[in-house]
Amino acid sequence: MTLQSHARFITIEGGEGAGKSTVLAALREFLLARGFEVVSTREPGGTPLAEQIRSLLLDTHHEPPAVETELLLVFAARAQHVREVIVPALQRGAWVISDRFTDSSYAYQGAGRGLDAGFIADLERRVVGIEPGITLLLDIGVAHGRERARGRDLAPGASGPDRIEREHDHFFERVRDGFLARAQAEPRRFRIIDATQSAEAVAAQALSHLRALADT
Ligand code: T5A
Repeated sequence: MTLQSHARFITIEGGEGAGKSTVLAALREFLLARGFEVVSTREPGGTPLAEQIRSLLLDTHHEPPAVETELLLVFAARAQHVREVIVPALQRGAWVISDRFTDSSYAYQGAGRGLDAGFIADLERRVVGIEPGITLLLDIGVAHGRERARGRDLAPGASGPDRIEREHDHFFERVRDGFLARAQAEPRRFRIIDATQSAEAVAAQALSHLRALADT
C-alpha cells in the first residue's frame, strides 16, 4: 500500500525547542483569516486516548518503556489520531496542521534510538496510510534548541523537562541528522527553515511556503 498524500495536511517537525508551536499558531491565523476551517493538533496526542498515551510516553515517574514499546506507543497514538481526527477533517475539506507526525518517529525512534527504518516504514504503511502535502522542518543546533526549551520548562508553572527531553545531546544530534536526511530524501515534501532566526522571521518564512500552497 502506498501512502496517500493530502495537500491540505501540513506537518511541522524539528528537534526540542525549535519553535514548532509558535509557527503553528501563525499558520493557523493565516488560514483562519482566509475563511478556511483549520484543525490544529499535535503528536503524540490529538485525541483523548492518544493524549493518555502521550502521558505514558513522556512521564518521568514510572517504568521507562523499552525502545520497541516506545515506537509501538507512538504508532498506537497515531493510529487513533489519524482515524478520529486527521482523516475526518481532511474529508470535510478542512486544513490540518500537526505539530509532529510520522517523520518524528523516523528521527527519534529510528535515528535517535537506532530502530530499523524498514520496520517504521512498514508500520507507517499498515497503520497510518497518509502523509502530509508539505512538511516544514525547523532546523536548529541541539544546544541552541535545548536552551530555548529549558527556558520554557523552567518558567513559573511549567512542569519541567519530560522523559525524552532528559536525553543526552548525542541522542538529539542523531535526531537532527535523521530529520535532515529525511528532508534530503524527500525534497518535494520538505521545506527546511533556519529556526535560529527570530520568531517573526521563522513565521514569515513558514507563511511564504504556505501561501504558495494555499494560492494553488
Ligand atoms: N516524539 C514525538 C517521538 O519520540 N516520536 C514521535 O513519533 C513523536 C510524534 C513530545 C516528544 O515526543 C517525541 C518528541 C518529543 O520529545 P513535543 O510536544 O513536540 O513532542 O515536544 P517538544 O519537541 O519538546 O516540543 P517543544 O515544545 O520543545 O518545541 P517547540 O514546540 O518546537 O517549541 P516552542 O514553540 O514551545 O518554543 C520553545 C521556546 O522557545 C521560544 C518559545 O517562546 C518557547 O519559550 N521560541 C523562540 N525564541 C527565540 N526565537 C525563536 N525563533 C523562537 N521560537 C520559539
